[in-house]
Amino acid sequence: MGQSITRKIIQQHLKEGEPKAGFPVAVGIDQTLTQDATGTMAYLQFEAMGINRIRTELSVSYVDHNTLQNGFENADDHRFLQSFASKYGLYFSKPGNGICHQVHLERFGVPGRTLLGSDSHTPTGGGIGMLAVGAGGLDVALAMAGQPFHLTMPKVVNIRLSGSLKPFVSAKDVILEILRRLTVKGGVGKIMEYSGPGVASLDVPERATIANMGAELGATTSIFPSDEKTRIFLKAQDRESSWIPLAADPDAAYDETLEIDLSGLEPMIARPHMPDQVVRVADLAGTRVQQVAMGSCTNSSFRDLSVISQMLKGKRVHPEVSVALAPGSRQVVRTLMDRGEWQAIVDSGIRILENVCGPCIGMGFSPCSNAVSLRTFNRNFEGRSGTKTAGVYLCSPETAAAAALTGVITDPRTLGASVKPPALPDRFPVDDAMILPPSADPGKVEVLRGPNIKPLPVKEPLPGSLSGGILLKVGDHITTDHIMPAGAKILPLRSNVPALAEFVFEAVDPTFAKRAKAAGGGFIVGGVNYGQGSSREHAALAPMFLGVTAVITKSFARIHLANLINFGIVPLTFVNEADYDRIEQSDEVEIDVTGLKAGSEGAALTLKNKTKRFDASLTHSLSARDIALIRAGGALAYAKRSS
Ligand code: MIC
Ligand code: SF4
Repeated sequence: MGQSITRKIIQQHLKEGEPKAGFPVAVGIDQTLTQDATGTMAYLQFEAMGINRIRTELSVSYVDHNTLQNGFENADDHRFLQSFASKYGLYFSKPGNGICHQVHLERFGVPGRTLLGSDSHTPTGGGIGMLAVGAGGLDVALAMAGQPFHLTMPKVVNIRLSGSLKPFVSAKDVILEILRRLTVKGGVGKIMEYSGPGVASLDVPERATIANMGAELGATTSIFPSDEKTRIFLKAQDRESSWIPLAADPDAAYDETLEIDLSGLEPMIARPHMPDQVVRVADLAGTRVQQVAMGSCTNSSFRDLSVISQMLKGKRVHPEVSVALAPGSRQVVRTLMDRGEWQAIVDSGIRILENVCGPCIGMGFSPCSNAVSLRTFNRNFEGRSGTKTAGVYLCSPETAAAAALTGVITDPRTLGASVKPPALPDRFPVDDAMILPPSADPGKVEVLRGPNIKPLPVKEPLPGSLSGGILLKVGDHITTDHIMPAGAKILPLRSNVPALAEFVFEAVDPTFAKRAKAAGGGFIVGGVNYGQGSSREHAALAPMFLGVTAVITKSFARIHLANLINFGIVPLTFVNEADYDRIEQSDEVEIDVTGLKAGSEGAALTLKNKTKRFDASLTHSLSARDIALIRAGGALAYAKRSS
């Protein structure tokens, strides 16, 4: 039996284990990336490991999330990140240079290599044939220290593409259609590998859009072959020497297969408040729109902005729609300027934002109350835009531009205009002026930190028995935006855990932090896919700081599960879902964890509900290593002990 691309890369990088779906493996990491909202913590953790130089082939520290400097906090954190990168051997991409995933694709991604990033959309690199995985900052810090990345070997799904996209239908519609079919938990425990004759019809930026939003499926990552299109992209980036061909063997074995005929797709849109609430744009046509936001790591490439420019050319946006665009990178802007396409965007009367994440992470441009906001982004979780009453819809650049012009949701095919997605230029205007290489004299570099950077909280080793109250009971699909919100007010506190912890579950129950502290900690009970969304380890770290010792759910999302383990919180699941219904907030419970062991015989634990007087059976999917980490009080304590 032949091998998939995924298996080939994993086999080449395998450090421990056997790559059989469901079994633990450890994979060597070639490259890492961080962004500023997760990076500060990752680097503090790296520092705590006492190593004086990174041990990866390449590591890059980006600043793209937390760029509103409305006070000293973010500016201080950026200064810390810059000086840290210089001293420890990382490249540093300055604020305004672009969104980490877009810039990484342009300037650093290499087919066949592994990339671990402290951001859930790191799989964007799959568009260029990298095995690119999102993780918590601590896992990225460990990778920078030369340690392999531990994960449960996912299943590999073959998504076979045939045909080619019709006019006004684009890569975003492909992934929205896959989300419609598979839902936000359809990719959990899986890697989506694209194949088939349709792949050759997509350029690298289009592939990157699809790979990017595989994160919304809950997939570990997504990957495309590296072919002639990949070579052309790398050549245009002045990096042809990084190219290698990469394809699955013709008789490659896959765990599942999904067929998509690109020619049969039409413009799609995700309704509030989940990326899988997908319908045809035509079904919502005529709905009034108050805001349109274009950009984000999903849809801010030169290809996407060129299409937007063509659609806006010679026109003005609708007077009642507030429209903004945040380009993916400085290179994207330069390319559009060189091709004479930038002017149409400026002339159309839209707001031009920085080359950063911006509105996607609630950093400004929140919609007005009850607004319908169309965004080319990847997440539309309730409140993430900063306006709880707004309904955010996710769509392609074509659909967003159409609504910007007409003021209502519009199937872009009905505009009667013609738009030609551009061929990639022979050479992009390559200019790395905003990417700083590490210092040649690291001994002389001082790491500069401001008062916003507080010491890392540490957890005690796990006691034999956990007892306390159920601090909060929540439903299905709770996102990390619910657990640890972001936005302009809270993000500047990412390196100050005591201050940040005050906002845990703020939008769900604003009394949570106070109650948790008063009770000296306790438990959280959740439904299916608990912790989906972002990689932010703060969604584990801040609850840990508040004394949460275990989270008991119907199921977990991958990155959050790993983050809980990394911070010594025990992740458990109900054996009988009926016990989820019986347990209530405020119940006093006790769980004996002395017998916590890997494998089926150790997987059974009992929760004693002292208030309601019943026992519930719990289980877990922890490996022996996970349990060792939890017992030590988290990965950092464990790493320190074993070094
Ligand atoms: C997101 O899109 O939610 C973020 C902000 O990029 C996060 C990272 C973070 O919370 O810092 C992610 O996707 O991992
Ligand atoms: Fe930034 Fe949004 Fe992409 Fe997250 S999803 S990396 S906030 S652009």
